[in-house]
Amino acid sequence: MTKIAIIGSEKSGKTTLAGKLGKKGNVTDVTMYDYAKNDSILTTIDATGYPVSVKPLITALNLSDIALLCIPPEGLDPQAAECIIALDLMQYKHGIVVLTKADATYPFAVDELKAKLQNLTKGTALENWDYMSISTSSFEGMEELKELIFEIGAKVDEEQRELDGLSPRIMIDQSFNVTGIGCVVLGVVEQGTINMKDKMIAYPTKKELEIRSIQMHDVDVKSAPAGARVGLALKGIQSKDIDRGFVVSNEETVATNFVLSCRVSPLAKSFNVNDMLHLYVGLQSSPVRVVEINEAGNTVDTANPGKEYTLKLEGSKEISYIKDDRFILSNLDEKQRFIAYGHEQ
Ligand SMILES: Nc1nc2c(ncn2[C@@H]2O[C@H](COP(=O)(O)OP(=O)(O)O)[C@@H](O)[C@H]2O)c(=O)[nH]1
Ligand SMILES: [Mg+2]
Repeated sequence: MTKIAIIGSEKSGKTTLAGKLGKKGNVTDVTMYDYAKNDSILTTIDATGYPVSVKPLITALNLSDIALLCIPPEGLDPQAAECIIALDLMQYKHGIVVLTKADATYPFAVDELKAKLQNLTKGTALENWDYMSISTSSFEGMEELKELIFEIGAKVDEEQRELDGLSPRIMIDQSFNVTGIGCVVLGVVEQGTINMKDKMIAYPTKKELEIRSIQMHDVDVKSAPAGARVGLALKGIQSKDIDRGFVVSNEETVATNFVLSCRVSPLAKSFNVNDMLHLYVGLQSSPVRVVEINEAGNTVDTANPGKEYTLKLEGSKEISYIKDDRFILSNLDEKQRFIAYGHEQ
């Protein structure tokens, strides 16, 4: 089961490509496409609500294992540049740089663009990603792209087996009521293994629930491993009490205020005490105010690009997380909106 996010330059052919990789399904601020043939199951997510909002980009990336960064012959635009910064702050591990519209350019120009992008992404999370030149018009490179996606997908599967033994955690991205069944949620098993009849808790509200049944790609299963995209029928909770951003888990920390060890992106603008930022963890987000910036033990007024700080952040929305979760910060007043990542101290 492979899950990919399609992101990158505006009008680079992202939506067209997503449509070639599966059948269009659920639409919110991200659009899902499904493909199933024999043992190959692919979920493709198009971050359709981005760049108007940054949240769909984070959502698509968090629900996926592999990012396809699409760049057209014209090269990087501000949107693709912002995607690269987000991928780097998230330390997104697996991805492919897809050079689109091969039918509208020349092989030597493709090679030049590739060399330029490789140079630009040196030292970032994208440093060792594969490059693929494709066209959804002439179909050039499409079979090779699918093969590469499934090849990386197999690697991801292997890595995820190491997470099967951890305490289970499900990121919820949809919830609805089904007549005769009750509350049904869709989500991704982030870590651990879940089983029918498991008793778990919906965070951040801490409502107890039981997993009545589990489906993977419309097939009933008794348990689901780390990395699985699942549909769950839940007992003990109503669909109005659980929504995108909830985490079904056994134990989480819930907080509205945070003290984070942060690193500011070298490509971000500086920010100040009292600025309003947005914090993201998994599929959750919250506006937060910077109440203190601390640099190596000293309180300062400004956080500058490329440097490390301890930030005190104050919000009003409950966020649930575990110790190793990576927090991403954005400043929606800036043109390039992603500014830092951090971890709870
Ligand atoms: N020549 C060419 N045009 C393409 C290709 N893929 C998409 N397009 C066109 O590029 C435009 C933008 O495509 P779209 O998928 O909406 O891009 P998005 O903004 O990245 O989602 C549309 O007019 C498409 O028909 C391709 O492989 N070759
Ligand atoms: Mg589109």
